[in-house]
Amino acid sequence: MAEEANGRTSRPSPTTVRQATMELFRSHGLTTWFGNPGSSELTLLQEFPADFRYFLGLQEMIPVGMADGYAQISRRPAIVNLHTAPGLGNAIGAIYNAAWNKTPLVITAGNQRRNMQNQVCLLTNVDAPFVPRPFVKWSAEPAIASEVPAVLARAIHIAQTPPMGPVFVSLPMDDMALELTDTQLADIDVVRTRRVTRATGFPSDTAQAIATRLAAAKTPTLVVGGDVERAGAWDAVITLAERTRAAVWTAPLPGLSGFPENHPLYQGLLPPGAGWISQALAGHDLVLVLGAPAFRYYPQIPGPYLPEGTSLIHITTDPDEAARAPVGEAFVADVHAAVQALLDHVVPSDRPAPPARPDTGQPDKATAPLEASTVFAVLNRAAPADILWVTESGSGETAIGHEIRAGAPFSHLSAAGGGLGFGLPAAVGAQLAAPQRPVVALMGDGSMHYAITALWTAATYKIPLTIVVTSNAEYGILKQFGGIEHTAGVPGLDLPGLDIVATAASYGVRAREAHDTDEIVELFRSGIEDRDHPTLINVPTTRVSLPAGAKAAKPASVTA
Ligand SMILES: Cc1ncc(C[n+]2csc(CCOP(=O)(O)OP(=O)(O)O)c2C)c(N)n1
Ligand SMILES: [Mg+2]
Repeated sequence: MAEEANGRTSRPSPTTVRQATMELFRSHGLTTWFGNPGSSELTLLQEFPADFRYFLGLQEMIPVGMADGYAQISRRPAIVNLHTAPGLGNAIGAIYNAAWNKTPLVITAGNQRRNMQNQVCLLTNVDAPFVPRPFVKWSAEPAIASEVPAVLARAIHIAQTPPMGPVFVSLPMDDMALELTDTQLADIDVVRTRRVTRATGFPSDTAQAIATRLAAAKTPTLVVGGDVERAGAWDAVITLAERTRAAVWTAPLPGLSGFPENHPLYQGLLPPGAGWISQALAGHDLVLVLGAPAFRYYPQIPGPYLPEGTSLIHITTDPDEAARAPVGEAFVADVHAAVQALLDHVVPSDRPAPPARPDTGQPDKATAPLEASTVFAVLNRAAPADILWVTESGSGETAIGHEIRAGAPFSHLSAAGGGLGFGLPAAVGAQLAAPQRPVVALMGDGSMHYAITALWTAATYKIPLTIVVTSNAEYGILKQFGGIEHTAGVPGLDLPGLDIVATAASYGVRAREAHDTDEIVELFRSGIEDRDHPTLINVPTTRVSLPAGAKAAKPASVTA
């Protein structure tokens, strides 16, 4: 540290690509890193600055998942540091989830030295920028070493431009030591301090036209999604719903709900089948979709996309969502600006409000064998208001949609992409980003094993999240889907012999099993109160049972 004239300390000016790179990340506030390094990353990571943090994951899905949760909750991009081709390859499932979650991640991986790549020496990531496509918005390897900071600056800006998403930069390991010339350093100085600001608006006449259609509709309904939260339009959308007295649904397969789940106008999660959706929306003559795809489907459930006579208006920040929707009139715009503009024209309606969602009537007290829905209901009742749920629970997701009722934005995360392995690491990252909030992961026993080593990261860094596992010793939801797809005799759907408490303990996580609702609530409360360690609660639950020939219930899960 050099002493400045005014007495403050300052860092020495960068002279190498590595130093200029760190200075770039620092000036963008990107000092929290998630990674799993190899030898090709050592030249970047050497002399890691004392004001940076590095959270190690033991397999590459973990740092990407942690960064996803961290970025979503901190509302800032996060840096991921991976190891050349195999590390990047291991991370692909988690990068896919981040893409569907629209999470801004700057993912880097080292590459072999430039002069050893032609012989495809060990660690060469051949065609590195192509490896993570199509699951990144953009990817590159700098054409020459001196361009590394400028390429990373571009990556940082692209990741944060809506629709946000992960980007990838490959960094040949010998680039880091290059001494930059004064001219190159001066160019990097300018690039480092540039800012990209997005100005948005929504034409008043378009807003007026939509407001007129809302006023003329008999029973309009809103269907919302995660971009309502990402755009900061949460309060504006509540006002719009209340003014229009519209029923509000979350679009199928969400990562975020887009609306308070405990609001009287909120109807829950639309099921992801066309026929199911047209049934659920029957009776609504106008559907206004805000900040969500319209819609994502699976399984294939025959039926019209919309009920007979219903029209759909779609406002989305994502041009591809607008282009690929099978129905509706789409407007590509910032959701917050659009809803604000609508509010200038929408007058309060006196149409009757839709009936509130019924309570599902789950008991307060029950003993084993416990239904997963009972577990979620008692947890929801015991939960403090500032709770942040991360859910990845297979067949449990339908019950979670009914029982878990988060009331604030960024309070219920799941993987919009449906790739398992999101929940545990994302909960760790979310807890890091919101240390004061209780973060609770609701995990299926199958789902938790895709990124199980996140338990080690949670224990080692003393990240005080609480994990509740509904253990039915099976991939229950796949059995439900087997009912829908009429696929009898599928192997590999049972999970005998998992000892989740012992597994968690082996990674250093305090773990207990709960057999009745009293025990669940007691362990849940003490888990939340413990701000120094993670806690895991394993709850044996009933299996998904499908009598031969029975029709399966519609799963609302994001993970099939
Ligand atoms: C990476 C990945 N592999 C496989 C799947 C397929 N899949 C979807 S749900 C599921 C089972 C989830 O089981 P569990 O978490 O135990 O919940 P349950 O349905 O039993 O309640 C599987 C294997 C997936 N979505 N993602
Ligand atoms: Mg299971």
